[in-house]
Amino acid sequence: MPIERTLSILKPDATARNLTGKINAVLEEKGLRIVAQKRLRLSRRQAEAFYAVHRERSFFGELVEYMVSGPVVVQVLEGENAVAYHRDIMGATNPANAAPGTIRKLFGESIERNAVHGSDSPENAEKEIRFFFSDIEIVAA
Ligand code: IDP
Ligand code: MG
Repeated sequence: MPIERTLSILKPDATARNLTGKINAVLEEKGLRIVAQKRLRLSRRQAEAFYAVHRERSFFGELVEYMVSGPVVVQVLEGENAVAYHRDIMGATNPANAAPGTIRKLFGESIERNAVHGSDSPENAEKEIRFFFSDIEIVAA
């Protein structure tokens, strides 16, 4: 299987509850490597741009408010089939529907406050990684 990179975000509910280490322990135990990482606060403009695909959805305004409500950790994960594999490890968008052992089942609070983001396709992964990182900030093993 191809080695891929994907964008991971530890969302404001995760940083607020001091869960960044626990979540990253799950990702690393499952074999994904963190090859870039930074903690930041999204501006409203950045959050709107990042989630532009959802701008017509009813929850868009709330989603943006939530994403700017506290710090996030943005990171690039690398591994075999990393995009789809990371989505499996994350679990379903709604923690109530997420499979046992997934990050959203373990740590998600609600369909909105669901602890983590992960790119949903290799094309979007490329775009989302570019949104936050330049080449010199990504350091492979
Ligand atoms: P995903 O994060 O599993 O890819 P998306 O449908 O892309 O799910 O939604 C992006 C984010 O928007 C979700 O992770 C969640 O934080 C939020 N969200 C999705 N659906 C709802 C909803 O019905 N109500 C409130 N927030 C939602
Ligand atoms: Mg999505």
